[in-house]
Amino acid sequence: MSIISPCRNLGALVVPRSFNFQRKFSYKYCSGKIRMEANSNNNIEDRRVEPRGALVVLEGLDRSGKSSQSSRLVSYLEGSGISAELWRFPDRTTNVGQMISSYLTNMSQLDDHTIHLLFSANRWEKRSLMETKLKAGTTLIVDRYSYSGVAFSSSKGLDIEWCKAPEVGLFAPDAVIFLDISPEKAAERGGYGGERYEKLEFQRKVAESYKALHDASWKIVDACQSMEDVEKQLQDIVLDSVMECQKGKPLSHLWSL
Ligand code: Z5A
Ligand code: MG
Repeated sequence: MSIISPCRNLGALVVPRSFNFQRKFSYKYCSGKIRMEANSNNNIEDRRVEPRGALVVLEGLDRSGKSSQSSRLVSYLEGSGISAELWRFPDRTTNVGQMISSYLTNMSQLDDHTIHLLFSANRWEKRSLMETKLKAGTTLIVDRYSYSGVAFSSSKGLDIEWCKAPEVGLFAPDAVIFLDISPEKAAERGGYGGERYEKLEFQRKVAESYKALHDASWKIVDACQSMEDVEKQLQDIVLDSVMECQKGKPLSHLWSL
Protein backbone atom coordinates (compact mmCIF):
# COMPACT_ATOMS: atom_id res chain seq x y z
CA MET A 1 0.00 0.00 0.00
CA SER A 2 1.58 3.27 -1.04
CA ILE A 3 1.43 6.42 1.04
CA ILE A 4 0.90 9.36 -1.30
CA SER A 5 1.07 12.18 1.24
CA PRO A 6 1.01 12.47 5.02
CA CYS A 7 -2.75 12.84 4.75
CA ARG A 8 -3.30 10.00 2.30
CA ASN A 9 -2.93 7.00 4.49
CA LEU A 10 -4.84 4.49 2.39
CA GLY A 11 -3.83 6.04 -0.96
CA ALA A 12 -6.18 8.72 -2.25
CA LEU A 13 -8.39 8.11 -5.24
CA VAL A 14 -8.62 10.78 -7.91
CA VAL A 15 -12.25 11.07 -8.89
CA PRO A 16 -12.97 12.89 -12.14
CA ARG A 17 -15.89 15.30 -12.01
CA SER A 18 -17.66 13.94 -15.02
CA PHE A 19 -21.32 14.52 -14.26
CA ASN A 20 -23.30 17.07 -16.11
CA PHE A 21 -26.40 18.96 -15.13
CA GLN A 22 -28.74 16.73 -17.13
CA ARG A 23 -27.56 13.62 -15.38
CA LYS A 24 -28.57 15.01 -12.03
CA PHE A 25 -32.19 15.21 -13.01
CA SER A 26 -32.60 11.95 -14.88
CA TYR A 27 -33.13 9.71 -11.82
CA LYS A 28 -36.74 10.67 -11.14
CA TYR A 29 -37.81 9.26 -14.44
CA CYS A 30 -36.37 5.77 -13.98
CA SER A 31 -39.02 3.18 -13.14
CA GLY A 32 -39.21 -0.58 -12.73
CA LYS A 33 -38.34 -2.37 -15.97
CA ILE A 34 -38.19 -5.95 -17.03
CA ARG A 35 -34.76 -7.00 -18.28
CA MET A 36 -34.71 -10.01 -20.60
CA GLU A 37 -31.68 -12.19 -20.04
CA ALA A 38 -30.55 -15.47 -21.56
CA ASN A 39 -29.67 -18.16 -19.00
CA SER A 40 -27.15 -20.96 -19.52
CA ASN A 41 -29.75 -23.03 -21.44
CA ASN A 42 -30.33 -20.12 -23.82
CA ASN A 43 -33.89 -19.66 -22.52
CA ILE A 44 -35.02 -16.10 -22.09
CA GLU A 45 -35.69 -15.20 -18.43
CA ASP A 46 -37.77 -12.31 -17.18
CA ARG A 47 -36.05 -10.47 -14.39
CA ARG A 48 -37.87 -7.56 -12.84
CA VAL A 49 -35.51 -4.69 -12.18
CA GLU A 50 -36.59 -2.73 -9.15
CA PRO A 51 -35.02 0.68 -8.70
CA ARG A 52 -34.01 1.39 -5.12
CA GLY A 53 -32.07 3.85 -3.02
CA ALA A 54 -28.32 3.49 -2.49
CA LEU A 55 -26.68 2.59 0.80
CA VAL A 56 -23.62 4.82 1.12
CA VAL A 57 -21.34 4.61 4.15
CA LEU A 58 -18.82 7.20 5.29
CA GLU A 59 -15.97 5.90 7.42
CA GLY A 60 -12.83 7.42 8.87
CA LEU A 61 -11.06 8.43 12.03
CA ASP A 62 -12.53 10.78 14.57
CA ARG A 63 -12.61 14.33 13.12
CA SER A 64 -12.04 13.17 9.55
CA GLY A 65 -15.16 15.09 8.49
CA LYS A 66 -17.75 12.32 8.25
CA SER A 67 -20.61 14.17 9.92
CA SER A 68 -19.96 17.43 8.04
CA GLN A 69 -19.79 15.66 4.69
CA SER A 70 -22.77 13.40 5.39
CA SER A 71 -25.09 16.37 5.92
CA ARG A 72 -23.70 18.20 2.90
CA LEU A 73 -24.32 15.11 0.77
CA VAL A 74 -27.91 14.78 1.90
CA SER A 75 -28.59 18.46 1.14
CA TYR A 76 -26.99 18.05 -2.26
CA LEU A 77 -29.01 14.95 -3.13
CA GLU A 78 -32.28 16.49 -1.96
CA GLY A 79 -31.49 19.62 -3.94
CA SER A 80 -31.03 17.40 -6.99
CA GLY A 81 -34.46 15.81 -6.57
CA ILE A 82 -33.10 12.56 -5.11
CA SER A 83 -34.79 11.26 -1.97
CA ALA A 84 -32.11 10.92 0.72
CA GLU A 85 -31.75 10.59 4.49
CA LEU A 86 -28.86 11.00 6.88
CA TRP A 87 -28.31 8.07 9.25
CA ARG A 88 -25.58 7.59 11.83
CA PHE A 89 -24.23 4.80 13.99
CA PRO A 90 -24.31 4.59 16.86
CA ASP A 91 -27.92 5.69 16.80
CA ARG A 92 -28.03 7.01 20.35
CA THR A 93 -31.83 7.49 20.33
CA THR A 94 -32.74 3.83 20.92
CA ASN A 95 -32.49 1.92 24.23
CA VAL A 96 -29.42 0.08 22.98
CA GLY A 97 -28.02 3.39 21.68
CA GLN A 98 -28.39 4.92 25.12
CA MET A 99 -26.34 2.11 26.66
CA ILE A 100 -23.67 2.74 24.03
CA SER A 101 -23.73 6.47 24.66
CA SER A 102 -23.36 5.95 28.38
CA TYR A 103 -20.32 3.73 27.71
CA LEU A 104 -18.73 6.22 25.28
CA THR A 105 -19.12 9.06 27.74
CA ASN A 106 -17.53 6.95 30.51
CA MET A 107 -20.75 6.87 32.54
CA SER A 108 -20.70 3.06 32.49
CA GLN A 109 -18.15 0.29 32.09
CA LEU A 110 -18.68 -2.74 29.87
CA ASP A 111 -16.63 -5.72 28.79
CA ASP A 112 -15.08 -5.14 25.32
CA HIS A 113 -17.05 -8.04 23.79
CA THR A 114 -20.30 -6.80 25.30
CA ILE A 115 -19.99 -3.26 23.89
CA HIS A 116 -19.00 -4.69 20.51
CA LEU A 117 -22.21 -6.73 20.41
CA LEU A 118 -24.26 -3.71 21.50
CA PHE A 119 -22.88 -1.65 18.59
CA SER A 120 -23.85 -4.50 16.28
CA ALA A 121 -27.32 -4.84 17.89
CA ASN A 122 -27.79 -1.10 17.29
CA ARG A 123 -27.36 -1.77 13.55
CA TRP A 124 -29.58 -4.87 13.61
CA GLU A 125 -32.41 -2.95 15.25
CA LYS A 126 -32.37 -0.53 12.28
CA ARG A 127 -32.00 -3.21 9.58
CA SER A 128 -35.65 -3.64 8.78
CA LEU A 129 -36.26 0.12 8.49
CA MET A 130 -33.15 0.36 6.34
CA GLU A 131 -34.58 -2.23 3.95
CA THR A 132 -37.94 -0.44 3.79
CA LYS A 133 -36.31 2.91 3.03
CA LEU A 134 -33.94 1.54 0.39
CA LYS A 135 -36.71 -0.38 -1.37
CA ALA A 136 -38.89 2.74 -1.31
CA GLY A 137 -36.15 4.52 -3.26
CA THR A 138 -34.54 6.56 -0.49
CA THR A 139 -30.77 6.81 -0.57
CA LEU A 140 -29.22 6.49 2.88
CA ILE A 141 -26.04 8.35 3.71
CA VAL A 142 -24.70 6.56 6.77
CA ASP A 143 -22.17 8.16 9.11
CA ARG A 144 -20.20 5.09 10.36
CA TYR A 145 -21.31 1.45 9.99
CA SER A 146 -20.00 -2.07 10.58
CA TYR A 147 -16.45 -1.10 9.56
CA SER A 148 -16.22 1.23 12.57
CA GLY A 149 -17.46 -1.63 14.71
CA VAL A 150 -14.71 -3.96 13.54
CA ALA A 151 -11.94 -1.33 13.37
CA PHE A 152 -12.53 0.01 16.89
CA SER A 153 -13.06 -3.33 18.64
CA SER A 154 -10.15 -5.06 16.90
CA SER A 155 -7.96 -2.10 17.94
CA LYS A 156 -8.60 -3.19 21.52
CA GLY A 157 -7.21 -6.63 20.71
CA LEU A 158 -10.38 -8.55 19.84
CA ASP A 159 -10.03 -11.05 17.02
CA ILE A 160 -11.04 -9.45 13.72
CA GLU A 161 -13.06 -12.46 12.50
CA TRP A 162 -14.92 -12.58 15.81
CA CYS A 163 -15.67 -8.87 15.38
CA LYS A 164 -17.05 -9.38 11.87
CA ALA A 165 -19.31 -12.33 12.78
CA PRO A 166 -22.29 -10.42 14.28
CA GLU A 167 -22.34 -8.10 11.25
CA VAL A 168 -22.95 -10.95 8.79
CA GLY A 169 -26.42 -10.56 7.27
CA LEU A 170 -26.64 -6.79 7.59
CA PHE A 171 -26.97 -4.96 4.27
CA ALA A 172 -23.72 -4.40 2.42
CA PRO A 173 -23.14 -0.78 1.41
CA ASP A 174 -23.22 0.11 -2.28
CA ALA A 175 -20.29 2.41 -1.61
CA VAL A 176 -17.89 2.77 1.30
CA ILE A 177 -16.17 6.15 1.33
CA PHE A 178 -13.13 6.41 3.59
CA LEU A 179 -12.17 9.95 4.57
CA ASP A 180 -8.43 9.59 4.83
CA ILE A 181 -6.51 11.65 7.35
CA SER A 182 -3.61 10.85 9.66
CA PRO A 183 -4.43 10.64 13.38
CA GLU A 184 -2.07 13.56 14.02
CA LYS A 185 -3.72 15.84 11.45
CA ALA A 186 -7.17 14.87 12.71
CA ALA A 187 -6.19 15.74 16.27
CA GLU A 188 -5.21 19.23 15.09
CA ARG A 189 -8.86 19.88 14.14
CA GLY A 190 -9.85 21.46 17.42
CA GLY A 191 -8.56 18.57 19.54
CA TYR A 192 -10.65 15.68 20.77
CA GLY A 193 -13.63 15.77 23.11
CA GLY A 194 -13.94 13.72 26.27
CA GLU A 195 -15.33 10.49 24.81
CA ARG A 196 -13.70 7.16 25.50
CA TYR A 197 -11.89 6.59 22.16
CA GLU A 198 -10.85 10.19 21.52
CA LYS A 199 -7.16 9.76 22.25
CA LEU A 200 -4.33 10.04 19.76
CA GLU A 201 -2.69 6.74 20.73
CA PHE A 202 -5.92 4.80 20.28
CA GLN A 203 -6.77 6.57 17.00
CA ARG A 204 -3.37 5.40 15.67
CA LYS A 205 -4.39 1.81 16.35
CA VAL A 206 -7.76 2.41 14.70
CA ALA A 207 -5.99 3.78 11.61
CA GLU A 208 -4.01 0.52 11.39
CA SER A 209 -7.17 -1.53 11.80
CA TYR A 210 -8.89 0.34 8.97
CA LYS A 211 -5.86 -0.42 6.77
CA ALA A 212 -6.23 -4.12 7.55
CA LEU A 213 -9.96 -4.03 6.91
CA HIS A 214 -10.29 -2.02 3.71
CA ASP A 215 -10.55 -3.60 0.27
CA ALA A 216 -10.24 -2.45 -3.31
CA SER A 217 -13.90 -1.42 -3.52
CA TRP A 218 -13.49 1.37 -0.94
CA LYS A 219 -13.31 4.89 -2.29
CA ILE A 220 -10.46 6.59 -0.50
CA VAL A 221 -10.75 10.37 -0.42
CA ASP A 222 -8.07 12.69 0.91
CA ALA A 223 -9.80 14.32 3.89
CA CYS A 224 -7.09 17.01 4.19
CA GLN A 225 -8.45 18.86 1.18
CA SER A 226 -10.82 21.77 1.69
CA MET A 227 -14.38 20.88 2.71
CA GLU A 228 -15.57 21.95 -0.73
CA ASP A 229 -13.07 19.76 -2.62
CA VAL A 230 -13.91 16.74 -0.50
CA GLU A 231 -17.60 17.46 -1.05
CA LYS A 232 -17.26 17.53 -4.85
CA GLN A 233 -15.49 14.17 -4.91
CA LEU A 234 -18.11 12.61 -2.68
CA GLN A 235 -20.94 13.91 -4.85
CA ASP A 236 -19.53 12.11 -7.88
CA ILE A 237 -19.07 8.84 -6.01
CA VAL A 238 -22.57 8.98 -4.57
CA LEU A 239 -24.24 9.89 -7.87
CA ASP A 240 -22.60 6.87 -9.48
CA SER A 241 -23.94 4.69 -6.73
CA VAL A 242 -27.43 6.18 -6.88
CA MET A 243 -27.54 5.56 -10.62
CA GLU A 244 -26.45 1.92 -10.27
CA CYS A 245 -29.16 1.31 -7.70
CA GLN A 246 -31.75 3.06 -9.85
CA LYS A 247 -30.89 0.52 -12.55
CA GLY A 248 -31.82 -2.28 -10.16
CA LYS A 249 -28.55 -3.36 -8.55
CA PRO A 250 -29.66 -6.04 -6.08
CA LEU A 251 -29.21 -5.51 -2.35
CA SER A 252 -26.44 -7.68 -0.95
CA HIS A 253 -25.27 -8.62 2.50
CA LEU A 254 -22.17 -8.30 4.57
CA TRP A 255 -19.54 -9.44 4.80
CA SER A 256 -18.48 -8.44 1.26
CA LEU A 257 -19.50 -5.78 -1.19
N1 Z5A B 1 -17.81 3.21 17.32
C1 Z5A B 1 -17.48 1.91 17.67
O1 Z5A B 1 -16.59 1.69 18.49
N2 Z5A B 1 -18.16 0.87 17.11
C2 Z5A B 1 -19.13 1.07 16.20
O2 Z5A B 1 -19.75 0.09 15.71
C3 Z5A B 1 -19.46 2.42 15.83
C4 Z5A B 1 -18.78 3.46 16.40
C5 Z5A B 1 -20.54 2.68 14.82
C6 Z5A B 1 -18.86 7.35 18.03
O3 Z5A B 1 -18.37 8.47 17.47
C7 Z5A B 1 -17.72 6.51 18.56
O4 Z5A B 1 -18.16 5.16 18.53
C8 Z5A B 1 -16.50 6.60 17.70
C9 Z5A B 1 -16.36 5.21 17.09
C10 Z5A B 1 -17.14 4.34 17.97
N3 Z5A B 1 -15.40 6.90 18.56
N4 Z5A B 1 -14.40 7.54 18.23
N5 Z5A B 1 -13.49 8.08 17.99
P1 Z5A B 1 -19.22 9.53 16.71
O5 Z5A B 1 -19.56 9.00 15.37
O6 Z5A B 1 -20.30 9.95 17.57
O7 Z5A B 1 -18.13 10.68 16.62
P2 Z5A B 1 -17.06 10.79 15.45
O8 Z5A B 1 -17.74 10.83 14.17
O9 Z5A B 1 -16.00 9.80 15.60
O10 Z5A B 1 -16.34 12.12 15.76
P3 Z5A B 1 -16.56 13.40 15.11
O11 Z5A B 1 -15.81 14.35 15.94
O12 Z5A B 1 -18.04 13.58 14.98
O13 Z5A B 1 -15.83 13.31 13.69
P4 Z5A B 1 -16.33 13.51 12.19
O14 Z5A B 1 -17.79 13.35 12.09
O15 Z5A B 1 -15.52 12.64 11.32
O16 Z5A B 1 -15.93 15.00 11.84
P5 Z5A B 1 -16.80 16.33 11.73
O17 Z5A B 1 -17.65 16.48 12.95
O18 Z5A B 1 -17.45 16.43 10.44
O19 Z5A B 1 -15.61 17.37 11.74
C11 Z5A B 1 -14.75 17.50 12.85
C12 Z5A B 1 -14.11 18.91 12.82
O20 Z5A B 1 -13.26 19.04 11.69
C13 Z5A B 1 -15.14 20.04 12.72
O21 Z5A B 1 -14.68 21.13 13.45
C14 Z5A B 1 -15.13 20.37 11.21
O22 Z5A B 1 -15.50 21.70 10.96
C15 Z5A B 1 -13.68 20.12 10.87
N6 Z5A B 1 -13.48 19.69 9.46
C16 Z5A B 1 -14.19 18.74 8.78
N7 Z5A B 1 -13.75 18.61 7.52
C17 Z5A B 1 -12.73 19.50 7.38
C18 Z5A B 1 -11.86 19.87 6.29
N8 Z5A B 1 -11.95 19.26 5.10
N9 Z5A B 1 -10.94 20.79 6.51
C19 Z5A B 1 -10.84 21.42 7.71
N10 Z5A B 1 -11.62 21.15 8.79
C20 Z5A B 1 -12.56 20.20 8.62
MG1 MG C 1 -19.20 12.72 13.55
